[in-house]
Amino acid sequence: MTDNVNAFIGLGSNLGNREANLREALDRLGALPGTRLVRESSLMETEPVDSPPGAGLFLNGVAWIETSLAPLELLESLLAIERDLGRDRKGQPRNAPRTIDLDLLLYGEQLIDRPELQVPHPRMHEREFVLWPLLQIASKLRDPRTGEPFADAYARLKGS
Ligand code: PH2
Ligand code: MG
Ligand code: MG
Repeated sequence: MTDNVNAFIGLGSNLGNREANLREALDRLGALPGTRLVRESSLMETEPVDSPPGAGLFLNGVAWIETSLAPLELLESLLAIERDLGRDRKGQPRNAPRTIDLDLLLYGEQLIDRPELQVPHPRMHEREFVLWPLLQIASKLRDPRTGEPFADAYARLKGS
């Protein structure tokens, strides 16, 4: 256990009842030990990015939690929620359709680079389906890798 840390979780679903999957995941995030759901974004329907042909539209959102779980404990908890919600990773191609995907985007200002966990999420700054909901709930947040406001990364993405 560590002191309470602000962490941000990206949520995505493009299989089954997408909204029910995301709502259930949000409930379970808030019920994790030592964890409180601080804020949740609205849900956004997005085109699949880097997904196999025929993948359906995603519903995406971001949750802000405050947690005393250590990063790897939190990762294990996210994977357990994914399994509970019917995520099947066996024999699936990369980025195959999934009932739920929970990505640890940010864990305080920590930089983590381990085989099983990279934080910040390596591609978060170039994904509109992450940045838009993230900025909705934390507009001033900066990328701890560079110090750049995520709002600037989003503006660049949108070509403005
Ligand atoms: N997740 C991916 C790959 N592509 N595309 C969208 N629109 N939303 C996602 O959550 C997403 C994706 C890998 O996890
Ligand atoms: Mg993902
Ligand atoms: Mg994932």
